[in-house]
Amino acid sequence: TSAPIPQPRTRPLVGNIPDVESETPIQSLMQLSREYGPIFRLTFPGRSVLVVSSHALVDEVCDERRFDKSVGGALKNIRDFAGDGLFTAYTDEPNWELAHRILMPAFGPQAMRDYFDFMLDIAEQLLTKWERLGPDADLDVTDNMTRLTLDTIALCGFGYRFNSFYQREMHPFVDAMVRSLAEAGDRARRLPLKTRLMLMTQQQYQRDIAYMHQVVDEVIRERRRNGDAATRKDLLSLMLQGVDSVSGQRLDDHNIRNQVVTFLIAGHETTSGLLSFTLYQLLQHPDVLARATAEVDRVLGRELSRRPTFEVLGKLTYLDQVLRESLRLWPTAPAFGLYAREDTVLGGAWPVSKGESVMVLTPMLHRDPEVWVNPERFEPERFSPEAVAARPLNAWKPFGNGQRACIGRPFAMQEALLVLGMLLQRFQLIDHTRYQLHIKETLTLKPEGFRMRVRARTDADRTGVELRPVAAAVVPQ
Ligand code: FDE
Repeated sequence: TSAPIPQPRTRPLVGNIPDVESETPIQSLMQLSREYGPIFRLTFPGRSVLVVSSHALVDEVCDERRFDKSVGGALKNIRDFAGDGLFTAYTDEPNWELAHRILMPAFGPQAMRDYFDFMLDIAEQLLTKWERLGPDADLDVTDNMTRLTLDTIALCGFGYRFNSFYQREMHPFVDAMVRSLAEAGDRARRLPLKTRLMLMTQQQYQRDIAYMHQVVDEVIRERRRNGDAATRKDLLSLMLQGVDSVSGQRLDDHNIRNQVVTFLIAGHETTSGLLSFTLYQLLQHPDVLARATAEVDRVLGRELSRRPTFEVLGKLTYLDQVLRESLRLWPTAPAFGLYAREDTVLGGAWPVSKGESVMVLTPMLHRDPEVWVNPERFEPERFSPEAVAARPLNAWKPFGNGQRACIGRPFAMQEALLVLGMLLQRFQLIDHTRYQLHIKETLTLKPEGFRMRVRARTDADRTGVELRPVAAAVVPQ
């Protein structure tokens, strides 16, 4: 049996462009999936995509024998600046496999240990700044987290300091990156003719790309100049020196530049969003915050001087569940693309032809009521070991799928655990604006306009009497 795949009405020339809000495409797709169901088709000039969001269908498309990562739409445009870097490479492009093999050790357990002190360095900068700003400072959460994650990936990955906490404005690399990511996304939903007419936008795009490459070339040049590649074990030294055990090949200079751009992009937008959404959820759920804080006090200890160690981080198991639950409701990389290797049928009914694109809409997969009870509720208990073991495979995919899944996952989780652990150890979080979630989309998701205050915890707080966020009304002004 075969059934027609639902599709919103198409219009001449533009197809389904008007159905997807340009500022909030993912939130539009979430709404469409509520209306059209677990699979629907969208047609854009020159391409068409099937959006899937139920667990049953996602489970099928995650079968790597039937589907492979597709580099189309926005991702294909990102190749304008990230080229054949891991994120934007085609799986059958020789450089994907080569770089994947060479760079895997940079995300292994030993590497995570090596990065720990650098992560701590940047986390200290953030916390020290907040301590000095004091309890009345209005902290822009996402801005601070973006500074933190950019500085962290650059220091751990490339031994380079952006020193974002010492500048008023964010490093211009961030602006260039955010603008070019947005343009790469917009182009995927715009008529090519329109793009050709937008001369200013085109020039800005070219300038931003040139600037990003210039920054990256400087990072590489600095490493070559200092010549400490032999002693430092980081991403860049693996890129410069790593030899593939299978082919005996190395990465060429052009590919190294693409990889550095890739890691700076992939390694910070998503993790910054993860940290911001998690802080938002903690403020919304005082019971979860209290439990996480109690765990931090138990594991990290009560004296502020006691810094977390690499070993102890693994014991923050509840906080880890909080992070996973945060990624369930708002996976900050909210979709991934696949294509059918051969003609096939999904759900026993919907025919998909060879080469056709499928998009997994992760936030809706993560709300499938077949798998998640009361999906809109924030409940870290869903990630207890027992609950995880009882869940079917492919129900939670914030890091993508299979061989093309996120290589940076252990890095991002370690960074997020460390920062949140230290934050809860030192501060009481205050939702002084009674923030209402508003999501900004730039290919990744982030809370927009999210501000909070923090107050240094006292010993009394740490005895467990007062671990709740203080309501705005009772905060001394
Ligand atoms: C990847 C990734 C993914 C997939 C995509 C597709 O498929 O298209 C996802 C979903 C993700 N990733 C997610 C995420 C989240 C978070 C938080 C993160 N992520 C983080 C990070 C960090 C770093 C450094 C990274 N990250 C990186 C990366 C890379 C390189 C990639 C590609 C891989 C391959 O090979 O393909 C990814 N990531 Fe991520």
